[in-house]
Amino acid sequence: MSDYQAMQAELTGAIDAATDLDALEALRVAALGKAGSITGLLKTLGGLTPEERQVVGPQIHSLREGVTAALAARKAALEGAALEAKLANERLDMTLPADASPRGSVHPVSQVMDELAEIFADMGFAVATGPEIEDDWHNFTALNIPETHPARAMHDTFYFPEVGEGAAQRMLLRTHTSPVQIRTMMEKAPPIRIIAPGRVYRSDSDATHTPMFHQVEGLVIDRGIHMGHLKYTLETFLKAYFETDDIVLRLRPSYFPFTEPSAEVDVGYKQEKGRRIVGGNGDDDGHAWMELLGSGMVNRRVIANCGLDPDEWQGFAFGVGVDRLAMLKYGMDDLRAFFDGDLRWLAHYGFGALSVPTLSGGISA
Ligand code: 2NL
Repeated sequence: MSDYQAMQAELTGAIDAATDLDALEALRVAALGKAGSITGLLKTLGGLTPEERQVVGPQIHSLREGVTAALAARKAALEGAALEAKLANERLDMTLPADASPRGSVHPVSQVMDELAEIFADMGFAVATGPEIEDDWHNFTALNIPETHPARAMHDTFYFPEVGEGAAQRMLLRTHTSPVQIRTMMEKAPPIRIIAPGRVYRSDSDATHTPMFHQVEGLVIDRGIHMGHLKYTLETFLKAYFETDDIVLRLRPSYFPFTEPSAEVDVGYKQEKGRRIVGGNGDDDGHAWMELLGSGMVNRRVIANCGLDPDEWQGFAFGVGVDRLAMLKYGMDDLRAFFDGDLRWLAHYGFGALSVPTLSGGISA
């Protein structure tokens, strides 16, 4: 055995006996580092005659390759063993039963939308939905809100960039769910009884306004509909929703381009422990009125815009903020918290996924 072979056997033995990566690295430095033994041998090649170099050179290179290969093999073995140890240590038995229940809950907005669907279903209303990205005609023009009408500015609309020359229509994020009702009137023959709940968008943001919020609108189209039907429907809805028969409404004349006449609907409430409790006559002692809904008889121009004869078909419509309804019933005080996704807030205000609202079992059960 040559000196080089003896040296390789000795180094390889030490490498194979290394018990951890640090010891292995020390051996590598001692053999192949700047001042290493093999590096030293390689440096001597320069001082040899070409003949000597032809004999000794391949032996030293073979030594270096053998040691390099032994280092790599041992490194792989040590790393593999380390991984195995880690995996054995961190093993999870996925078949074990859960030790905590799932934390998900139903968001108050979803809960209230379910309650609304339940209440209005009992009065014969179907739930209608439609696109959140709308065109100018369905969101404004059909509703008797012409191009120059201040109501368009009032609604702080999010418009999409105009595409192409003479594009058919400017697209926008719907500012109310009215376009859903416009689409229903155009597609289905009356009588119509629908609610349209969903997300709406306005470029408005402060403590009481978020750029996206939730609205529910209601629409009835039939023969001989009048304001009495409107007031009865809203009264029945609010009694069921607030789970009390002590609901007093006050209809105040107002203006919306899409209804004529229009009425703002106030509800009596009293202040208790820092929050508003809906109920009672707003004119009674300790009570006050708060504005809750907008409503009116559907403007005959809107009925005509949808291809119906306003002399034959009349209707009423109303709109109310779902987030506002949720806050009033369940006592939240900051609208912005609705959209933070804070698990602690949801754990406090959220609803169990299995407690579905029903009129017989309780709307807020
Ligand atoms: C408000 C006002 C309202 C309507 C929405 C409506 C829809 C059609 C035709 C006529 Cl398709 N009207 N919707 C009517 C009156 C008021 O909402 O202040 N909402 C919070």
